[in-house]
Amino acid sequence: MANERNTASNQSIAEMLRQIGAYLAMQQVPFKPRAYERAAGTVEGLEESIAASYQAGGRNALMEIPGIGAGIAEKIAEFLDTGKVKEYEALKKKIPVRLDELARVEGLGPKSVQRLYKELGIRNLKELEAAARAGKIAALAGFGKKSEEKIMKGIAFAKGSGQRFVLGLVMPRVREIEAALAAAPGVERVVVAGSARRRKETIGDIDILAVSPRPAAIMDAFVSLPGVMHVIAHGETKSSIKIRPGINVDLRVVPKESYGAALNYFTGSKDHNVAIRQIAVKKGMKLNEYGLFKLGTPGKPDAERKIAGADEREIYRLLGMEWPEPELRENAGEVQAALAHALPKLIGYGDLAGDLQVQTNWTDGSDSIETMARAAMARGLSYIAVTDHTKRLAMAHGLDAVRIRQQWKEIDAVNKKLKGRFTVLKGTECDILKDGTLDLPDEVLAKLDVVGVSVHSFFNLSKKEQTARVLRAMANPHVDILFHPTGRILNRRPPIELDMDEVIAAAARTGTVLEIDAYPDRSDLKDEYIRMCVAAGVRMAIDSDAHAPMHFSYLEYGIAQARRGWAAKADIVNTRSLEKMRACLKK
Ligand code: DGT
Ligand code: CA
Ligand code: CA
Ligand code: ZN
Repeated sequence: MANERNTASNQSIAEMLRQIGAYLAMQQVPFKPRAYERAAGTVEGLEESIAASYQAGGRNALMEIPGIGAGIAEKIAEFLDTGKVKEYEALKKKIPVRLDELARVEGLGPKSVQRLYKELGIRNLKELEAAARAGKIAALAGFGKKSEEKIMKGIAFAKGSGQRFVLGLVMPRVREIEAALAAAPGVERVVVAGSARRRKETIGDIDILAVSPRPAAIMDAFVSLPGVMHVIAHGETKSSIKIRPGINVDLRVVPKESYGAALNYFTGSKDHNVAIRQIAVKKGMKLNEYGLFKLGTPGKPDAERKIAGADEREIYRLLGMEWPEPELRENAGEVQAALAHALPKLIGYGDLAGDLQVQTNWTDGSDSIETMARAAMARGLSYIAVTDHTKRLAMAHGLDAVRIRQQWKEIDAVNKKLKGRFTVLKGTECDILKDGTLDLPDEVLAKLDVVGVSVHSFFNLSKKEQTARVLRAMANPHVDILFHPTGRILNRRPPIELDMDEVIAAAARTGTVLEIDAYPDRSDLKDEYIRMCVAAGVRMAIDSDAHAPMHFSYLEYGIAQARRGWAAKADIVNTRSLEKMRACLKK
């Protein structure tokens, strides 16, 4: 198994770091847990394989990754060399809890996990639920009835999630697999279908199609990919594996002549497929994964014949439809629009000019303003807004009125240096306080280029209170953008209760931009709300919410989400040049 260890995926390294961080947090070690957590996020977002960098450049190569110092590099090297980390194994022995399960419960931090283990012997979700039901948690000093209720709510949520994978976190892995398969002997085409091609925010499994005159060779390459945990089936034209981090992958080899039909079928969605099959039937045709067929006339000798199959676009054309982008294929009106040749022109993957939510090392980001600016520039952007947290977020060392003014000096200096090539805007991610007032005074907000506001506390207010709170913040004439509007974290935290009809109406009324936060496990706004914004003429911004330079790669997933919400380039303010974008903000 040495081979497998040496090629451990970034995802499994990130998991390992996150676990160590959580264990250290349980031990109340200061600072270190955050460093591990941050390093995990960085590793997850990396496009290049860490195992490969390590093989090529050893520990030094690891330490070149921003946010990874000598200590963490040491752990990664040990993991890659031996498949284990001794310190982690020792920590696990001391507190043998299922952190992966318990950490999914909202409101249950590592310190609580440790106390619950020490005092009640709770090791996993099942035991946690039993204890909560028996009222044992409420009885613990420092917990009480309220936290017990919150934990019960969190358990229900954690049980219903976790089986689906966040798109942006697995896509780098999907692309690795795609590239490895494309390199197998004789392969003509490899393509990802299913929900990953539709860019759904979470995916259940990965569906891959290939064309090859030598199917056995690609199947062999497939079942021996690095990181395979289990081969579920190994056939001539279909194989299935489970691969780290526990996701199933199906590979089908299809004949060239039916590649387009198979791609169409396995892209789905199922509801879209059903709808277009009905259209085929109405036209005297038949559509399946092998092709589009013209049916024979009953009672006449003309037989059924295949009229398309190799090319997906040809199938739609013969059905009298425009070709719908995969992101639209949810049977949510796109079939009718395609028949009417009235599909929306979607924002393109290269259409962003800037990024309006970026964190730096002034708060909980890993890098300086200049480093973040240069990284954004390298991605082809021409401006960013630096939006560090405000003081209520003490954990992130949020900025107050004094420190934010100090930050402006550094921004001015960076702008001077990058003059004519790039612009750093002065911004904030200002906390919305419980009553809808803001964490920075108006006279500071008035001096900023971009004021973003977010809910980071009191997630449990009633829908009425929560909506009123957010609406009050949006009504502030200095507030430009509502960041990650619903506050959800996929697989971890449900959205806050907000009346989105009211929020969108308020955005239209006040000229507040709503954000599509592209950070993969946020993906907030979700597609359905984006579509409501498009219909209401409310403008949106696609932001990375970057905390490290590599997080700018997340913008792609925000664009995907926008496309799933039928958004055009003009619906997104930061597709515009700096001056035109600024004209979209409140003045
Ligand atoms: P997922 O994996 O849950 O995120 O979602 P999908 O859409 O990737 O679904 P999956 O992997 O079960 O199947 C891949 C595609 O295959 C699906 O999008 C459409 C097609 N498909 C699967 N089962 C059926 C079916 O019973 N009828 C039709 N018409 N298509 C199907
Ligand atoms: Ca799938
Ligand atoms: Ca599948
Ligand atoms: Zn935030």
